[in-house]
Amino acid sequence: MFIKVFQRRQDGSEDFYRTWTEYKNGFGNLGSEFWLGNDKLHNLLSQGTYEMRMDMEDFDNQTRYVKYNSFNVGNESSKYTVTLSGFSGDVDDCFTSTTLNNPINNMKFSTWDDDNDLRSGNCAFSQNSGWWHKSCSCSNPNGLYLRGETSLRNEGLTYVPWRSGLYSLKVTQLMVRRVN
Ligand SMILES: [Ca+2]
Repeated sequence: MFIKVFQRRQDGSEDFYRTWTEYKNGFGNLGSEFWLGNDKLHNLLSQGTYEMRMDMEDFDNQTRYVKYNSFNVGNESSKYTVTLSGFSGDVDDCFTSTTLNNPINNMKFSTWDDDNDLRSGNCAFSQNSGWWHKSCSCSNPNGLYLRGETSLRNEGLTYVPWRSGLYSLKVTQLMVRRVN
């Protein structure tokens, strides 16, 4: 089965506080930490129907995952608007939930220098990440690599319904697989 990883965090070796252009083109090292790039992601997803999965690990070696049967990212003129549906997983749904705050579904991508979120402030700036911020985010896998418990609420690699906004995960990996 064809699997393409488009984001990985594992050791804090890469800086993810980046500009619109850097998120557009991608950055980092494919062998360790990276963002594939929003243009590449859009172009790939345009070729068929893709599912998306995010794997997570904390510093106690616990793991969780979320998976979506359908995942799409628009082009740059849409500000890379993301749509996804069909949740399954072993932790609450951060990305399409109608009960948790700040799912990403139908959000535009934001960076500190291109704020497209729904907050009067700048979520990419306050949460140190390029991401599909709403106001701001339930999960922040491109945030600061803060290594576990932190007082910097929602600034680390958070997954709020699992380890709260005061815990920065050890590993995140986002990937897609073509299903049609
Ligand atoms: Ca804003």
